[in-house]
Amino acid sequence: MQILRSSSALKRFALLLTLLAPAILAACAPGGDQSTFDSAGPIAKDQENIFIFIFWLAVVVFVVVEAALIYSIFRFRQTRPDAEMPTQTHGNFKLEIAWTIAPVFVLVAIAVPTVTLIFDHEKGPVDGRVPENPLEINAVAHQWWFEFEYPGQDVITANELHIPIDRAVRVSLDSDDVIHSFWVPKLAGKVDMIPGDDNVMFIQADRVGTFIGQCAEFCGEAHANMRFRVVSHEPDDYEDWLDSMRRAPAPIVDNPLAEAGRTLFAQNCSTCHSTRTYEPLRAQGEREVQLGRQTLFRKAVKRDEEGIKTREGDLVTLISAPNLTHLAARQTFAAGIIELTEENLKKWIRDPDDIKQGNRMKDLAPIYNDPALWLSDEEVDQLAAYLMTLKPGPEEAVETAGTVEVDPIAQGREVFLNNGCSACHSTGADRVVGPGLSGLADKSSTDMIRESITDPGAVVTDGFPDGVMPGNFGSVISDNDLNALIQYLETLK
Ligand code: HEC
Ligand code: HEC
Ligand SMILES: [Cu+2]
Repeated sequence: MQILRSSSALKRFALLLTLLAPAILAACAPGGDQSTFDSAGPIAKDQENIFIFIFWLAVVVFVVVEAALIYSIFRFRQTRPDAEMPTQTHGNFKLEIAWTIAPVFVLVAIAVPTVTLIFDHEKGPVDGRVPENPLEINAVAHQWWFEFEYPGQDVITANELHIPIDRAVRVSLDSDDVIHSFWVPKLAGKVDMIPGDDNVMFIQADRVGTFIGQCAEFCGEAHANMRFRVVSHEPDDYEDWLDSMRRAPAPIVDNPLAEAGRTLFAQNCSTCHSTRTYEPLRAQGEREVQLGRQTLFRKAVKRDEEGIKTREGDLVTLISAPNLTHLAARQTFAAGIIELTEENLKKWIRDPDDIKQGNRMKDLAPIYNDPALWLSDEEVDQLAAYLMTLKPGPEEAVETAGTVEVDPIAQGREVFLNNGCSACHSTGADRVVGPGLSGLADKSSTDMIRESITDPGAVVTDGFPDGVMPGNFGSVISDNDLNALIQYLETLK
């Protein structure tokens, strides 16, 4: 009876295993986006080779051990019911030495090539040689997206890393909040991204393609959806991409939907998102701006004695967020989890949680938390239409209206919108992140207004946080634009 029951349990188990096997084995398919097989660069190839070597070594060990086991089971089984205990060989000196030494050899065989490779790859991707002209990248992790900076190139982007093929890429890894981990299975193993610690790793691609990356260290609610892409190009195509990142988008013409979206974006979204890092000074200042956003978030989060987090209500409307410069030129968004189309952008703007549970945009942006600001369907369409215009414009610089008379007040209003001032300041009396700006001219002189803009830390308005208004407007806004901006601010009654 006992035997019968257990054999039917065994059958059920076998059936379950047969059903599950395809699912389990599918994870090993070389074609899988996140499979480490079918590697696409020298580092991943070396690591794959080590894996295969260890695998076959393990197969040999398995066969030898199983063979000895099966042999013993049959050779020494009890054949007669009255058989006596066979001779016991406890403490056989030769055997004990043999099975102590054998694993040592196996472990040495694994350790030597593995450790050698770890040290080699620290120097460079190929044969432990120091590469001549590696591409430098700073990768910064945030909850729950990735920022990529090309130091010295005035290019900074998010969630999509572009690299040339056959060139070593030296990635400096950092984090603005918790510990994350940088992993592109087809290009290299994982390395942690630790706040304030400067881990460095190499990656290199040897073929053109798009490779999926994934944060590989549990980092909070949306960790599983913290992905990114590495897009590898022929060297010339890579240079073209880099140049395109430094070009302004084409001006919005005859597109009232996108035009309206631009204004809405300036008011509701530009607190957290930069869109103009195609300008060199803004690309250079973007890290600092991100840290300013992060500062306000940190200041506003308080912990009580039990460690429970609460927020100081109206303060938290900022958080470091992906810069959206040339967003429309990307393949995916929301940290690589969904294809970039106008429809999907609308879905995201309507309810980011629909696409990515736990993201901070839904959590913090006033448009989702203040019913007075909830977006209508029309406004969602306008915002999506505007976002779709964010891609590199034509190569020849478009002649701007240099000869045409420009109204300085209208120009100042443009500068106000373009620089995200409207996201933190209402033009009336309402407090947003910063003070409402109506009646500014009555309480401040032109010079004081200028100083508030170019050096916001000099005099901090009472009751408002310091270190939140970006400190780089003095350098990124031209003198002409600054004068127009001030003239415009002085008209606000
Ligand atoms: C409180 C700050 C905040 C505000 C305000 C905000 N966002 Fe976001 N946004 C974020 C954060 C944080 C993310 C990253 C979410 C993630 O992937 O986890 C994000 C992601 C995005 C993305 C995807 C970017 C990418 O590269 O994956 C788009 C598009 C976007 N936001 C559009 C908007 C629009 C449009 C508005 C205004 C209606 C807006 N955001 C307002 C914080 C904000
Ligand atoms: C990220 C939010 C943010 C952005 C963007 C921002 N500011 Fe501010 N601004 C603040 C905060 C907060 C204060 C109050 C603290 C201080 O004085 O630094 C402030 C203060 C000011 C003041 C002084 C107001 C007073 O009542 O004395 C002026 C003027 C001003 N900002 C203009 C601008 C202009 C113009 C822009 C765009 C070029 C801009 N700000 C962009 C947050 C912002
Ligand atoms: Cu992470």
